[in-house]
Amino acid sequence: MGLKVYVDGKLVEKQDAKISVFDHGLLYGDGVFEGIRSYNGLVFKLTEHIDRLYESAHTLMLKIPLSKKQLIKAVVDTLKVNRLKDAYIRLVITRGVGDLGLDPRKCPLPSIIIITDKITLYPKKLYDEGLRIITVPTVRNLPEALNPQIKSLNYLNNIMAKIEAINSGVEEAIMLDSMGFVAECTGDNLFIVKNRELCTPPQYVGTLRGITRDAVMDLAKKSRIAVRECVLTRHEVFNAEEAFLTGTAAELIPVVNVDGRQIGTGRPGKTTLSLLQGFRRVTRTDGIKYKV
Ligand code: PXG
Repeated sequence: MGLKVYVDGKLVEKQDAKISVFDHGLLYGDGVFEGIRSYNGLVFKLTEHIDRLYESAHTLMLKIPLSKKQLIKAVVDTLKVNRLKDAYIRLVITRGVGDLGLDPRKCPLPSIIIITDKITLYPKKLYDEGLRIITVPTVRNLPEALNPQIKSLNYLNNIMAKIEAINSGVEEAIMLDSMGFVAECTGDNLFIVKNRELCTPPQYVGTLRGITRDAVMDLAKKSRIAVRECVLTRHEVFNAEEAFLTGTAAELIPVVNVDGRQIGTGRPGKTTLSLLQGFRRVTRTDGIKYKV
């Protein structure tokens, strides 16, 4: 039996999981998504992801045709049918089928897609040794244009930045805001450690309020590490003692070099490694439980 994908209430084989070429999700990037993970039969922060999905949809005036409770059940059912204890879950809501015009009123029914699959992580070597990253020319979307808090299907801003990183031979990119302040990476939030304090950029510079970011801030507070949201320039990042990225896919990954400048000792720092350990512990003990 192959992988099953949830499409509009039905669980279909992977090769049959298709949507119309008239779907505005395809034609205009008109839709929203979430990337979620489960660890050992526990979906991590599912309620938080569902809440963020409904908020993204609300701003786009996209009515998700299921209640939050029904959607949570659909996610869990999809994991169960695929017998996945450790999974990456991609929830996608599209505007649905319409005509060849922008007008969303022509799309009567949004589509719901739930893909559950295995996750491909960065190689273990990068967690042990840390990432080298660069700052790229493409700036993060302005909050007054397409607000980065909306996890929309239009991720071209971040894809451009990712291409710029890849063209320079690195895996991730720091995106700045239009003033030159550090916002975040293409699919991850950025943290630095300086003087035993954890700093991460606030939302108003165009940073997504990442759910992993929030979880790591909670962990730090519990470990009595001071946490602050602070506007950062590249200079502060270059001169940090430690740096790391957080995201659902990457979890928590050390950064040891930014734009050719070594960060701290050039090895993953003590605070980073202790937070990574703490994060691995909570992901294996917290979450919405399901049986496969
Ligand atoms: N910033 C951006 C721009 C993101 O898209 C994060 C930060 C981290 O947020 P969470 O809530 O996951 O801690 C994201 C995460 C992927 C992938 O497969 C991840 C995201 C989007 C697209 C792909 O790595 N979002």
